[in-house]
Amino acid sequence: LPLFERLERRIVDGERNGLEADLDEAMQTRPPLEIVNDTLLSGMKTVGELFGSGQMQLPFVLASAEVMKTAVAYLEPHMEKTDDDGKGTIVLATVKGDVHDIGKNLVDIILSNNGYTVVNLGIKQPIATILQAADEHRAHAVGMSGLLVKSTVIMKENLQEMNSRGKKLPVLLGGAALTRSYVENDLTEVYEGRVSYARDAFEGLRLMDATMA
Ligand code: B1M
Repeated sequence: LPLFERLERRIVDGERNGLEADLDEAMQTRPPLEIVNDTLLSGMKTVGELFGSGQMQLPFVLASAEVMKTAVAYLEPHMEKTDDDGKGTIVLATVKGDVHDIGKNLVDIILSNNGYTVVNLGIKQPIATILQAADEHRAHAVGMSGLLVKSTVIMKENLQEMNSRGKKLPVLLGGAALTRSYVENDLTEVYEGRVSYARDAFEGLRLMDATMA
């Protein structure tokens, strides 16, 4: 297979052997972020479709996710970074009950490389922990990620909990199960602060820039 198709295939097949050599070769012609967005994420999309239609079993999804994470970690040091690192602080977490973290970690990379301090709490984080970290780090915003339909409900509960604690920090939400209209209509109505939907990590960056402007 040609290089970029082979790389995409590696994600789908969960094939790690020779991954770094292919990534090195890919970086000779394309910037690392483009490799993530156009090639690797396309492989993850296929994995999602195969899993969703019952053609792929969970352990293989896990193997694909591991190759994806290895690839992103390998590319990350080669990505462009701004020198400015004082744009603001965001606490980032995958919500309670949800283990998906590839998207959240991409958001971390994009924001960190563009001047934000990101306090990445990891997966399955209850709102109490998120808010405690926001206080501790004097965060300017809270970012929550979740890929399960169940997580969209948790996000709503989290916003209600923030209301009852009088927290009005800007909140950024993202993840495959969310829709723009759910966030911009339903959740905007629930939350007393500002809540925004980010389709991808770049929209997350634009929203943070708008928040801090
Ligand atoms: Co899971 N899984 N999974 N899974 N998994 C989904 C989400 C699913 C849609 C697959 C499917 O059925 N087609 C489905 C959810 C169905 C639903 O809720 N209706 C599903 C399921 C069912 C499950 C389990 C329940 C399976 C089981 O155990 N029977 C289980 C859940 C466990 C749990 O959470 N309690 C499970 C487990 C797993 C693995 C562990 C095997 C693995 C995760 C590994 C990991 O993350 N470390 C996994 C994977 C890999 C997926 C799919 C295939 C791929 C997800 C991914 O990484 N995509 C996924 C299919 C899909 O999403 N359609 C699926 C790439 C990633 C970059 O995209 O995270 O969406 P994403 O991030 C995007 C944007 O959404 C946005 O930016 C990113 C791009 O720039 N974004 C943000 C995300 N967060 C953001 C936050 C922001 C801003 C933007 O600001 C704060």
